[in-house]
Amino acid sequence: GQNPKLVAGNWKMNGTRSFLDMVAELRVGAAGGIADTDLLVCPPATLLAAVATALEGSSIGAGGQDCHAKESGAFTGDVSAEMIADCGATHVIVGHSERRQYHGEDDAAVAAKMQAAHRAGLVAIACVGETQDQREAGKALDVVRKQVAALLDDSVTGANTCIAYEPVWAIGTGLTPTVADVAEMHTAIRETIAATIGADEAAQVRLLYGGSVKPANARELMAATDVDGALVGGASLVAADFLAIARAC
Ligand code: G2H
Repeated sequence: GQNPKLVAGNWKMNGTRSFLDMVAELRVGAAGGIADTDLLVCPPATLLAAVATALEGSSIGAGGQDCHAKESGAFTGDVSAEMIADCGATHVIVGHSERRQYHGEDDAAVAAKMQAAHRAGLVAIACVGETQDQREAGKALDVVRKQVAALLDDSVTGANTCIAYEPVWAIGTGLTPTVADVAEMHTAIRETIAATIGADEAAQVRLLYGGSVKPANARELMAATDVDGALVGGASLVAADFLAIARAC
């Protein structure tokens, strides 16, 4: 792609203050220079401010894992996009399949969160992906095109939005789609985006692949057509693995 790649670590519900040692390791590792690759760490909300502070002045950014669609109010336990930005974060993941599955978030809810992220000046990393049943039924492309289309409006730009394609059956399972399947899906996603915001702007939207990205498979996945980076779960919890994935771009 024409954009520098983005490798984003999604810690999910992992990490206490002891993880700040790992962040320090990442900082040292990235200082060596990882050409043409942007790095981002998305810790749980409890650690976001500490991680963002620990990464200040480094080439690594910090992001949230989810945000509420509203700016503030009576929503016990929730965190707004403004709060995430206030922590020093630059990005927020929205619509991860675990949010869709365990918190009942549908396409409309994810779209509202994406708009909230944009209002707060954050880059949204919006996640899409088919289930195993949908892939086996030959519906993967249609399902994902529909999920992407539901997120788009004319506020979406290459600078404020990334789309992460995460086939649900590849998440945390060690299974990955073939490189050809990833390329086919990413090209379909870019065409879907282009239909709303035009081809030039769509070319700037970074399309991340997520689902069991490891040091051993990163090189071939990152070389696939229309793949502009990775959203990494399990392997982002080990500094050496996360850095190895970044170097494989
Ligand atoms: C997919 C991914 C990160 P993992 O959810 O978002 O996790 O790399 O553990 O499959």
